[in-house]
Amino acid sequence: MKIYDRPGFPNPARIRIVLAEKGLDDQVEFVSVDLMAAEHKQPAFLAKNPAGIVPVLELDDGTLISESTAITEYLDNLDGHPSLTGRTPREKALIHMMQRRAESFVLDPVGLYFHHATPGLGAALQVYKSPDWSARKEMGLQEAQKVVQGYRYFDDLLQHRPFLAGDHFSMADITLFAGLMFADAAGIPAPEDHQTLQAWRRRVAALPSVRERSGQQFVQEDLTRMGF
Ligand SMILES: N[C@@H](CCC(=O)N[C@@H](CS)C(=O)NCC(=O)O)C(=O)O
Repeated sequence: MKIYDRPGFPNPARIRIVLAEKGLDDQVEFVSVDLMAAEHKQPAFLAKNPAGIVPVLELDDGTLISESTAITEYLDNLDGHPSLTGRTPREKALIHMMQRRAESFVLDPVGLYFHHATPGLGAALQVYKSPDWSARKEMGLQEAQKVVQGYRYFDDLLQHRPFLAGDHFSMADITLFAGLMFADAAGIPAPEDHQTLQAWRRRVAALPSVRERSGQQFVQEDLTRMGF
């Protein structure tokens, strides 16, 4: 199978953590998509994912799967022992619910803030955004407020359980972890005084699969283009 993505980016990181967690690294060929040059908005990539975003999983029979949750479901179930997406109906439901909260309270609004209230990934992608900069910026700043509320929500929630969906690390934790990584890069990090959230983050960061992948480096060319 192939995965179209870009090292260093948050949604690709979700899948790289899943691959490490499931021991599937050697079964995947990574195809790097040049996001900053808008390669994902060109016809060749849009034919794989009309949403024009990475990651995309391509199976050996040509089946294309996009959306990190769908890719995670597939990879987690390959060995018949789903450890990240739930084994029982109750586990599955709770993991999906918390995963969606991690996306809609943190990861997605961080992305909207980054892409609309800041220069985002740079000039090549500007033509794919609304030309109304002030409206875009206003919307992005409102999304940043949602992130602040999301941090508070998860800081409270984690006072009652070790992981988002209960006693076990799951897809929901991976999504929130990627959201916090993205928030750091976007300049709206989780406050240090959210101690429960920060303690959870340290616990997740120490898991072997996450330790290997969260240090995942951006492509040097991207760092140069971002001005680092
Ligand atoms: N809902 C999607 C989100 C994917 C996404 O936003 N990917 C980012 C990279 S982290 C992307 O391709 N951004 C390019 C853009 O917005 O132009 C998922 O779960 O996979």
